[in-house]
Amino acid sequence: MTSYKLTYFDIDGGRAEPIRIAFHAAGIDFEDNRLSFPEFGEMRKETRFNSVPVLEIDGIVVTQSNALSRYVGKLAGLYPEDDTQAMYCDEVLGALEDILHRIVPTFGLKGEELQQAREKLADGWLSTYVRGLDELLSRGGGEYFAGGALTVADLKAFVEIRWLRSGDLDHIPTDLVDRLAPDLVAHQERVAADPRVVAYYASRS
Ligand SMILES: N[C@@H](CCC(=O)N[C@@H](CS)C(=O)NCC(=O)O)C(=O)O
Repeated sequence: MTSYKLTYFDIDGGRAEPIRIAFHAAGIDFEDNRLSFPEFGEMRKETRFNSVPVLEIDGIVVTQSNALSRYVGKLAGLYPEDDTQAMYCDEVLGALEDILHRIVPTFGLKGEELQQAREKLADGWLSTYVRGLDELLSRGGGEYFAGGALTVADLKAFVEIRWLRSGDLDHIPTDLVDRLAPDLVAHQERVAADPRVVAYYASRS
């Protein structure tokens, strides 16, 4: 039997969350190796790109969250078989990754500098990406981004939109998505109610 070990921070979110949900949906056992931030600091330099998530498949190390999401998504039936729909799914995964790359540079900031950077982000790039994702959801038919069914793109969008609306990001208005793209909020709720997602979180509690 193939062994899977997924290493990431001990948070119910972030880049590894769609991978964890997809593993669970596939019914595949995996070692959910959750690190505290100090633990990650100690092993950071030993990871391939000084970052997580890292998936070990029978001891072979693989990185890059979107590649991992696609791989596990295929195992779980959460990735489109049709090439065009797969491309749509990938477009969404890439756009969601871009959002993370825009937010991460603000993490080290404090006080007024943080506030200014976050407000600029909210009015600028975040608004652009939220509107763009809204457009991609419409293109997909309004319920899911690709193939008319739940895919890893929906899982990643669910995790990220939940985060943007959570209040965990200081100076990012929690109603930003609600104001710009109510359909993305409905999408977040739809994915949260999916039996596979519900079953995953039930397994966590
Ligand atoms: N392109 C990579 C980015 C990985 C990444 O930046 N991960 C963050 C956590 S979500 C990290 O490990 N940051 C640690 C650091 O930059 O020191 C991926 O998608 O997996």
